[in-house]
Amino acid sequence: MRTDPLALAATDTAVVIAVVFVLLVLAAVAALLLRRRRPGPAAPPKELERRPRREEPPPPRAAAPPPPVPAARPPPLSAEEARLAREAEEARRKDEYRRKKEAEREEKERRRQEREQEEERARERAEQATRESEEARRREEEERRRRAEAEAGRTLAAGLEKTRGGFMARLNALFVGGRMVDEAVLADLEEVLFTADIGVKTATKLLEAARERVKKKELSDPDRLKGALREEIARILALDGVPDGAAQPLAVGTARPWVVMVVGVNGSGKTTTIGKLAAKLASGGHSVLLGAGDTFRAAAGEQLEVWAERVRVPVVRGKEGTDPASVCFEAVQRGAAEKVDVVLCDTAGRLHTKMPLMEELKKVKRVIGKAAAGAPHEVLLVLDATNGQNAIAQARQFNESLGVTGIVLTKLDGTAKGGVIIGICDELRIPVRYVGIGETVADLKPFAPGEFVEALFA
Ligand SMILES: Nc1nc2c(ncn2[C@@H]2O[C@H](COP(=O)(O)OP(=O)(O)OP(=O)(O)O)[C@@H](O)[C@H]2O)c(=O)[nH]1
Ligand SMILES: [Mg+2]
Repeated sequence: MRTDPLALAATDTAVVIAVVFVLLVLAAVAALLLRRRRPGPAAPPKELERRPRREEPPPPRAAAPPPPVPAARPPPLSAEEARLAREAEEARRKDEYRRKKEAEREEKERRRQEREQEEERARERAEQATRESEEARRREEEERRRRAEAEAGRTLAAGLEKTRGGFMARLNALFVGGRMVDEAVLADLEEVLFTADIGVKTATKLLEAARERVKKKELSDPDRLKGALREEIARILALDGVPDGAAQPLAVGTARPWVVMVVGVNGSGKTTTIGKLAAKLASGGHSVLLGAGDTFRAAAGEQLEVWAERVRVPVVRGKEGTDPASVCFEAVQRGAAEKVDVVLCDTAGRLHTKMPLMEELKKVKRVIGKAAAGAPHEVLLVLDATNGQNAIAQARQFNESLGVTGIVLTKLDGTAKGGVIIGICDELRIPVRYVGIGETVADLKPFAPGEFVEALFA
């Protein structure tokens, strides 16, 4: 049998095609099977599946970021590496801690420096203020000294001008024109003396002495009569016959502190006199302490403080209404503790309580005596010369209650009643320590009888 080659070739091709076809079918089946076995993307929950399509959230406009690529896991460390890592971490922490502490320390240091600088500035400001106030004080002091020096020129005679223009002018008028002394002159003299605030007793005494001498024909010459009167007045003022009576300024004795209790009716000039006296004593080299024993008025303590400040002496002050005796007690005690030379105690001149003034002052005096044995060493009575004869009555009363040891007669510059000093000396026989002839520090003059008489008869 002969085989056609063309037919044979066609048969082969058909077989090949059939085999390829079978292989393709098999490959497709295998692929299908493989797909079924591999897990596909998670099926949406049935619920969502059931939801109608329009409720589905709109798809994000931007393309979703690619899922984070999981960090490549470092290969596990060896024990040595782990130890080194721990040590490095520890060193890092220590370093961090050190830096934090360092920063804190620096901050603290910065604040301390700031504080110190602020303190330094405050100190400088305070020093500057002190310098300025010192300077102001110095200028004020100089001004005061200058004023005091200018005022020191104000003589006793100037301070007594009004008295000279009053009582003394009338007395002098009796002796002008060479008029012979007769009964008429004596009658005029009587009138002058009795209206001269020297007190009836003293006026009578002066008149009697003059009459006696005229009777004895000793004094027919008016100048001689005038001279005799002058002598008699000088004798009275010098406390002739009184042991240790020569009028003299306050003498600071040996006791320390030397305590001076200053008394007098209100407004007589106690506080002002204390201020002037403190200045005098301080400039004489004594240490002085003031006691504000007038506690009935706040202004009284303030006034004394102003004086203390002005004359630069310390002051012990109680609150308004404090027991005056206790303030004086404290002042004397402090004076003793601080070894002060002189303690000047101010007191009230009028009370606002039922207790009589004299009783209160007696108590103050007693209490001062408890603070220092023998104190007060001086009870200084301040009398206002403008009160005329009333001043004599006051002096009598204060002396009876407190035993006055010295007198200051103030405001002589403002009155024609200066003759009252003659009556005071004659009746009380207590030394007049000072006279006040104005309101400034320099206006407290030690009382010198000779000078006083001189100024009076000038
Ligand atoms: N012109 C003149 N005035 C004086 C003198 N002494 C005191 N004064 C004035 O008298 C007034 C009363 O003086 P003070 O010192 O306050 O009197 P005080 O006795 O303390 O008075 P009280 O505290 O009220 O009891 C003040 O205005 C003083 O300036 C003086 O010698 N001459
Ligand atoms: Mg006073």
